[in-house]
Amino acid sequence: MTVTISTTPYSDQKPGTSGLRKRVSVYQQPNYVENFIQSIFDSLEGFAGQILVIGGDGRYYNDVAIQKAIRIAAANGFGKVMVGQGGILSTPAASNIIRKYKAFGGLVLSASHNPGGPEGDFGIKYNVGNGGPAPEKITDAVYARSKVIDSYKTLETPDIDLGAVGTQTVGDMVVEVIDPVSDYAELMQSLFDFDAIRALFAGGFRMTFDAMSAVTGPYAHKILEDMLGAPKGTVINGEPSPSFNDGHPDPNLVYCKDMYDLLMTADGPDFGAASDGDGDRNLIIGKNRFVTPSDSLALLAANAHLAPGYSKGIAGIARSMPTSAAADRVAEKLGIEMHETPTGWKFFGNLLDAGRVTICGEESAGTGSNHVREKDGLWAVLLWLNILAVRKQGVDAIVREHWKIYGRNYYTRHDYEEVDAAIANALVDDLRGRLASLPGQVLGGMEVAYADDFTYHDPVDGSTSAKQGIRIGFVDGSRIVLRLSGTGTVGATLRLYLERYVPADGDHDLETQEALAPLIAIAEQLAGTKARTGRPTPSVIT
Ligand code: VG1
Ligand code: CO
Repeated sequence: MTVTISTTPYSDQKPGTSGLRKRVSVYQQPNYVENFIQSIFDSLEGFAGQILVIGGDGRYYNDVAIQKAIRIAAANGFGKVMVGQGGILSTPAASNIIRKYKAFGGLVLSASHNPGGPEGDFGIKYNVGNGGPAPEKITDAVYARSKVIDSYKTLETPDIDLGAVGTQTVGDMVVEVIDPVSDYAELMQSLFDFDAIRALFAGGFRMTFDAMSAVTGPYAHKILEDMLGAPKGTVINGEPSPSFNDGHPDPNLVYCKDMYDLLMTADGPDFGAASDGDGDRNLIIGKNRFVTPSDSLALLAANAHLAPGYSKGIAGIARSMPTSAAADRVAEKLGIEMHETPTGWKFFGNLLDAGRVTICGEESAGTGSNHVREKDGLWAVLLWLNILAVRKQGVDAIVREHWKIYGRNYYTRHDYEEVDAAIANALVDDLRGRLASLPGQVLGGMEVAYADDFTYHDPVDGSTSAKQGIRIGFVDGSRIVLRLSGTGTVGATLRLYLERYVPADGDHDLETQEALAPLIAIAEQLAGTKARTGRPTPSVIT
């Protein structure tokens, strides 16, 4: 039944920050999915008879791609595929299944926070046996293979029914359709004090959780409402929809503006949270207090010991380079390791596997721990709830106390989306060319301490990743970071990250954009982003 089909390569199957993301119309080209999946399998060794986990965020084209993936897996000799019912698995849940059932790896069908639907984006990502995204060594090999691939293997079989939990066979391979939620819910229960959180809700604590019509709905309904007793209606937009209900499943202050406004009112709920397309990002808003993801990382690290899963303390913290240094101050106080890695979760895997860090985070609303090898939206929400339940304080009070101890890192990110790729590349290249002359210069009254293009040396496997983003640091600890997005699908997206540190006894009540205005001006003077892209304002400010 196995057939070998000849094919011609595509030149654009280069995985980005997190998998291969393209417009749906690109993925719909003949053999586009097949070429990429076969290129992945051609880059791996030793999977004969092993388990492959497959799941996705339920976006448009998931149902088509998943059938192709199962057939190609069977034809290539995997022993078993474990697939979420209806093709659904959040990214952290897929990571957990890979680890728990000792799978060889997994395919996550998602373009994460990118919009979906026929006009939107689709994506495929390969995760390795530790449950985490494939390291660059593998993604580079996949790309190289995709450029020369001339055939793929598949089976001639009818579609597999993914509607009901149970076991069937496809060729010589077993396909087990699993409940996407139960293993994940069990893992969360093992980490957090569910009794304390249940008591919090029973005491009248009110929360709203926006699943953004994406994958987290079933997980949030089950855990927050069924297991923890939050009132029905706590979870909104809880039905996964192939087009995310025509929304943009990116949990930030632009796409969750209504929730933000609600949390800023006197009779609004105590706590608001949201997650993205594939359930690995989180947005945290307390009454009258938005918590920036960088601050959230620092706060969670400082308070993690209040949750049973981390009661013995944490080994270390890692953050991506553009993420603010708020967590560094926590690591320093705790006397634990601190690591700065390039953008993207794949760089945390080695540090987590080696036991050198327990908690990781990115400024882009991703936080997670050693419980899986992906960032985890609901995990962050549950850790926050656990901390609130134990400390018996509101979010705002906890954040303020934190700043009084550690100081505040004012932080913002300005995105310029879908700009002309040639202009964006030239802008970055020009600035890179001037970096060597910047240290010692005084810009807008601030002296430059260092300027470089970030190179990461992995302390575990010794690998090096260069050109990971431009950093310009000032003597007072302020920073400007500029890099190009690796997840956009049209043109280029420029990300400008700005950070300013105010010590523990300083003013913590400035408006963020005002606090950062001098740095924003210096960044424009240096890079000329507005002038060169012709965009007077960023597309998104977070
Ligand atoms: C963005 C974020 C990065 C994150 C990545 C994947 O990448 O900046 O922090 O790891 O998305 O997240 P980039 O290259 O566009 O800046 V997700 O939730 O979209 O898988
Ligand atoms: Co995501």
